[in-house]
Amino acid sequence: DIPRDYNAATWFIDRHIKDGRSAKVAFIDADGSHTYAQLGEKVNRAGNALKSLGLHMENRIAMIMLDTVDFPSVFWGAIKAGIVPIPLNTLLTTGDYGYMLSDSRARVLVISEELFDKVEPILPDLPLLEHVVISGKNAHGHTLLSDMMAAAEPKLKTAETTRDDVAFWLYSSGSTGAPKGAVHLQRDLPATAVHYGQQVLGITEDDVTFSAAKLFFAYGLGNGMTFSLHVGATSVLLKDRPTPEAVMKILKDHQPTIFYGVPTLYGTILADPQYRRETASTRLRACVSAGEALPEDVGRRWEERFGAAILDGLGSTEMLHIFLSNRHGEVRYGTSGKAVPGYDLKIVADDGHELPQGEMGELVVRGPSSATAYWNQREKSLKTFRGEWTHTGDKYFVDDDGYYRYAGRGDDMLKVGGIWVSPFEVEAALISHEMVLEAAVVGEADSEGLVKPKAFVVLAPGETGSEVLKEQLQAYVKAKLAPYKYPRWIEFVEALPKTATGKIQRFKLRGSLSQ
Ligand code: 3SK
Repeated sequence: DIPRDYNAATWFIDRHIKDGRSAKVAFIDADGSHTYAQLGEKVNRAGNALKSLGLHMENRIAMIMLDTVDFPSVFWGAIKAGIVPIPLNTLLTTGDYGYMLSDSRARVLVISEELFDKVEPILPDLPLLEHVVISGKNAHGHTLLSDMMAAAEPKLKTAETTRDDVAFWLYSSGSTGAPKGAVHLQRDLPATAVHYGQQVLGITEDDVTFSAAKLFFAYGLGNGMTFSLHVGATSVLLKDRPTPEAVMKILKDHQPTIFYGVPTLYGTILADPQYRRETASTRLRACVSAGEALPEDVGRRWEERFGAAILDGLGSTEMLHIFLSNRHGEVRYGTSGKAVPGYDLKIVADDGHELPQGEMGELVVRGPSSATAYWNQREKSLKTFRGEWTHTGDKYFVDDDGYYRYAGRGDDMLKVGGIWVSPFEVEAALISHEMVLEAAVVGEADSEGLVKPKAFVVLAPGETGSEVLKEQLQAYVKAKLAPYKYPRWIEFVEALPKTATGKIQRFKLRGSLSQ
């Protein structure tokens, strides 16, 4: 139970010193290892540095930061001082940053030197942004975080927040529309760390973890930072892009026990036969997948090759982390598992009434880490946060054994000959073909105006598309699924459009019929 007077930094940062973990490594990044004692001091110095800019409780700062120890230092320094950090996706465009910086009214931006060019052109258009602080060595005419931290006091008084104070925001990209700032409270981070990190993953202080998903994602924030800090474990941070090469190097060099990835990454690593358990981490005891549903075949092949099961789960920025998941020893590939302890799930029809087991509808969730609202977006907040229940926009059904099976985003479903078809089911069938790396399926109208599935296919490395292969893939899907679901058109593409969290943007593929 979280007491009413509560600041999350007391639990996630300061407690470790009293618990005897001063010399234990909290983070490993490109610069080396950082102990819990060093982290605690960095957090204090970063918090004082922000206060020295005139910030006080409830002010907001934006963070556009790569994964180094500066990220947790600034994030927790802000929270400890009662300031509200807003980590932003580091992969966005100048226009996106203009929108989020002005929507959030952040007074300070902390940005990695490598990313500064993306915001420089818009700085004159942001009158509420008072300071830019640079993480790195090139100040670009602004102030260096390292200089400010060196000049700051190593002790910081914890702000007198309550569990219901706003702690941080995260922007939810969604697959369409402008990003929405999901407002999270001080109590939300410990809830995900206990219910998912401990009760599902079983993370302990002996674990060494590595998340390919970056800290600015809700998924990466828990994986790479709060779950390990919650139990006093060690987290390895990767500043660069999580290419298969970079990820495999970390697995080999640091031998993590828990690895967090996304389906595309698992699929791409599997497509290269040189990667196997001996070239990765022989200590892996759990792998996690989220971002989009993990194709059954990818899960099975990964477990066979790497000797560790993948726990596929579903989370959201709104719920902060995973609330529906597979469990150790009970993994059923091709499903998202069952409700995480502490969360309740329902499948509902469009009018909101609960549907019986086996029927497909929208998944709604109730649990202790839900955001309170989207900032400045009343209508969208009302549609998503309905009393205790948060609407996910994902279509699911529960199978005979009680496992939740993904059927696609509400707006991605297609009706073929009057029957609903889940694009995900057709994609999973295609991906199980050895020559296919990835697939996305959308509905397209044929010459008579009737909607039929169309597939965009990324072939496995070394494979070449042809008319014959198209026919083979069509026959393959027809044999695996009800025949009306087979893709009437197949287009071979180099890559699929995706959101930063790895979700396929099917809307970008619609209306592209060329045959
Ligand atoms: O996309 C997901 O499945 C997810 C998982 C955990 C946290 C956040 C997100 C968006």
